[in-house]
This record gives sequence, structure tokens and C-alpha cells, in this order.
Amino acid sequence: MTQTVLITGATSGFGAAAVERFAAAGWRVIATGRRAERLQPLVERFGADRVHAAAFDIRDETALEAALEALPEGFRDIDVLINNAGLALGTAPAQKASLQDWRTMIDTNITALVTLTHRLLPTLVERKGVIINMSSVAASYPYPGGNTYGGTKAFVKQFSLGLRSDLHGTGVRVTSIEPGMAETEFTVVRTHGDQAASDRVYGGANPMTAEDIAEQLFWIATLPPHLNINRLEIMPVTQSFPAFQVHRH
Ligand code: NDP
Ligand code: 8X3
Repeated sequence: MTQTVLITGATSGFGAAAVERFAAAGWRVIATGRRAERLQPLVERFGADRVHAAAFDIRDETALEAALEALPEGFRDIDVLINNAGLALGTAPAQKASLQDWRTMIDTNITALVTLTHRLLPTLVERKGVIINMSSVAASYPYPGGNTYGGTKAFVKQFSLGLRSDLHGTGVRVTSIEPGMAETEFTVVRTHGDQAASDRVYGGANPMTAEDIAEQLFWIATLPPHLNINRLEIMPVTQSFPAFQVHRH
């Protein structure tokens, strides 16, 4: 039977690659994000019976509800929710960071994620579905300038484990996926549009690609129903751990 996946943040990076991966495998895909012009080509490529585009700001609860209410009949039975939309803003230390950037990260990475999850839980329980939440290595390993971004991703990780605990016995599976460095629009967004800074981050580093992560998402979603990946931490081979910092007088 054809399955349905809702993927947030499908206009670029991991989400866009995941739409392609699931649609190519014959799934029905609900693709969301603010930039409608990025979603439409996916609909044209795979067909409106395969990909449904829903363009809205995920922080806007009214728009989110309207998008769900407007789902065509064939897309209503959601089996898999991929909570991928999110962002980092800024690389400054906490004492110099923008409070507005912090609030935007919390509203997007935490509040919107729990709102959508709460809204879809009855369907997911009924269908013994799958929830995959996009956390990050920043959830577990602090780094300079990671402050609120890392905090939001630690929330996503722990919320995922808590969901798994609450959903015990329902058959619903929950995964926190925690990638390291992957080249997407992530750093351009983080630096408020500095493409050169993004090129410096990824240049010569052989980072992961969006397709690498889409493949993990597809794998998790298609595991046999008796298996649950609780957490999947994944990095490029070129990335590992720093030493502790020591400040000397
Ligand atoms: P991109 O910037 O390429 O993609 C981010 C996606 O999130 C876009 O589709 C964007 O859509 C969407 N999004 C952001 N804000 C909103 C909003 N307010 N409403 C709706 N959609 C929104 O980055 P990635 O693909 O790398 O990021 C995807 C996820 O992966 C994020 O949660 C990120 O934190 C996480 N991550 C990224 C890593 C990396 O190294 N790249 C590593 C670990 C985790 P639009 O702007 O059109 O609304
Ligand atoms: C994105 C990965 O290491 O830039 O979540 O925080 S990192």
C-alpha cells in the first residue's frame, strides 16, 4: 500500500533531498517550507498525485492548521512525519548574540516542531507511524557560538526520547537523527547570507551531502516495524571532536 510522508523544510537541503528520495520510491509526499517556488518544481517533476506542496511559515500555527485541513484526500493518512525544518542563526558567543536570532531558533526548531507533532500524534498513533526529528551533533557536543542552536537541538533529542517513552506500546516509532557537518544552505542562513563564509566552512572538508542524510531518513522510515533507531549520530569522516579549551592567565 502506498505510504504518505510529511517532510518539513523541503525547499532545500535535507528536506528537498528527502522529497526526491521518497517520491522516487513511490511514496506520497507532503512537502512544506516557506518558498513555494522551490516546492512547485517537485510537484511538476513527480506529479500532483505523488507530491503535494504546502507553503507556509511553520511558526504560524493558523497557517499550519489551514495547510493540514487543505490536504487532498490521498494525502491525509500520514504514516511518517519528518520534522526537519530548522535553522541556526549566528555564530557569536552568547554575550554578543542577537536575542531575536535566539527567539527565531526557539520558535522554529522547538515550538513549531512540538506543535506539528502534537497535531499529528492521533493520526500517527492510529496508523502506527514513524516520527523522525532532525536534531544535530550540536545537541550533545557544545562548541563556541553554538549556544541557543545547540540548546534547541538538545531539546529535539530529548523530546524524541521522551516521545518514544510515552508512545510505548502504540507501535509508533521515534528517531532523533543527529548529523554533523553537511553542505546545504545551513551556513548561508546561519551567517545571514554570507556565501563566502559558507564556502570556507565546507571547502576541502568533504562534508556530508543532503543526499547522504536523505538516504538515512529513507532507511529509518522503511525499517521493519519491530525495529526502532532511537538516536542516529552521523558525521563525515573528516569531522571529529576538539580538545577542551583551557584559558590561561
Ligand atoms: P537548509 O537551510 O538547506 O534547509 C532548512 C529548511 O528549513 C528549508 O527548507 C527552510 O525552508 C526550512 N525552514 C526554516 N525556517 C522555516 C520556517 N519558519 N517555516 C518553514 N520552513 C522553514 O538547511 P539543512 O537542510 O541543513 O537543515 C535542515 C535541518 O537539519 C535543520 O533543522 C538543521 O538545523 C538540521 N541540521 C543541519 C546540519 C547541517 O550541517 N547542514 C547538521 C545537523 C542538523 P524555507 O526557508 O523555504 O522556509
Ligand atoms: C549543524 C551541525 O556542527 O554546525 O547542526 O552544529 S553543526
